[in-house]
Amino acid sequence: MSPAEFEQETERLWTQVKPLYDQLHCHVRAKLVEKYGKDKVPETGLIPAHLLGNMWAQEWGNIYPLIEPYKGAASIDVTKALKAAKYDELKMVKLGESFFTSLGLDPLPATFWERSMFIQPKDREVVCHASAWDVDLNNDLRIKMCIKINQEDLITIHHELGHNYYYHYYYKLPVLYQNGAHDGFHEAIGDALALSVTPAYLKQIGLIDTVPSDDKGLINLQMQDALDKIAFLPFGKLIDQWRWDVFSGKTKPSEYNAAWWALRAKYQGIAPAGDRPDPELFDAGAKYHVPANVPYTRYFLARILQFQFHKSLCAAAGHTGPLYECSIYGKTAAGDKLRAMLELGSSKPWPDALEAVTGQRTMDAQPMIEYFEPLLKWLEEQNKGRTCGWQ
Ligand code: X8Z
Ligand code: ZN
Repeated sequence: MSPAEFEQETERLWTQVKPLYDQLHCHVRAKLVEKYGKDKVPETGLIPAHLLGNMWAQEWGNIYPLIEPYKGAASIDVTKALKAAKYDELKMVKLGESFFTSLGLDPLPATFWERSMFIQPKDREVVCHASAWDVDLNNDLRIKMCIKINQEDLITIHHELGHNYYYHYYYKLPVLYQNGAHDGFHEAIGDALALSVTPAYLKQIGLIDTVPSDDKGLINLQMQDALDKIAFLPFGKLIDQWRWDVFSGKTKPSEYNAAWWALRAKYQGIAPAGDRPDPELFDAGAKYHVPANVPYTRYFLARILQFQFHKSLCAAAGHTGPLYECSIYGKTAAGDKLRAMLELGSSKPWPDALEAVTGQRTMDAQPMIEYFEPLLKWLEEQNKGRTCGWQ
């Protein structure tokens, strides 16, 4: 795929999911206006980034309590459940591994447990941004993370183990093929499995007692998911748009910060907490992947691909109900499909790998839209009479 085709492809996918984001943005902004007043949050303008509960305003799950659709209806607090069940860092990683092995995949090698870093050391500086490794390209699997006992990190553990399982199933290939089918695949594996961390699964493993069964509980749950998954989409796309313009020279050093916030406004509809007139400021540098030079479109693609994988793995597992209820936990038929794709590494063009799991040769956001259908309907209802969008 040429660079121009790649850009077009991300644009096509963004067009598919933008209506979801627009509805979420509109509703969240309205709730923030209610909370902070329209002098702080412009009713039809950009949302101040510091009100979204995340350093980079990339995922908004932390403001769920403010946005919760039905107060008093069921919602699931995984963080509370983990703490109540006295989970520690190791136990959380074991829980992640047990999801993969439930699919019939191999246990992690003993060296993984000996050589990984799960806890932030007290005696030295480390990079805490979570990462997964195969140090010798020969199954020396490890993760490096400063785990906190909360829902966010439980999901990140699944994410990192997804990388490790990819490494594990392709390490016997020639080293040139020891890679994901494309970057987005590598980022989507663990996330796809984490979509199976449903209330029913949490009950099955004893973390919660009851599964919310009414419509209000469902909308609460979907909102929780959407604040992370849907809110992330424009952020996932804009990082590289900014970077490509920097690398091509289109954006001059004196324009780095202005270009950054122009994209944040255009795609996310957000604004900095205060004016940023100084051309020396470099807010993009606060995002790990910018100074670390890690490409970022992979996460945008993964956000969409993971639902595509999830839908197909659910079908393989014999799931028939709505997609948001599916958990492939314990379903080895889904594991077989996944393993078949992982084992390909990058030895085949990525559409072949996609086809191995989904039967399709193009990326498609339809499964993500299908997953969030109940919430989308609800949001459209809430947003009636509101002016959505931003200038
Ligand atoms: O960087 C990551 C992973 C490591 S590959 C923890 N993620 C992106 C981020 O944190 O910005 C996962 C989601 C997006
Ligand atoms: Zn990753």
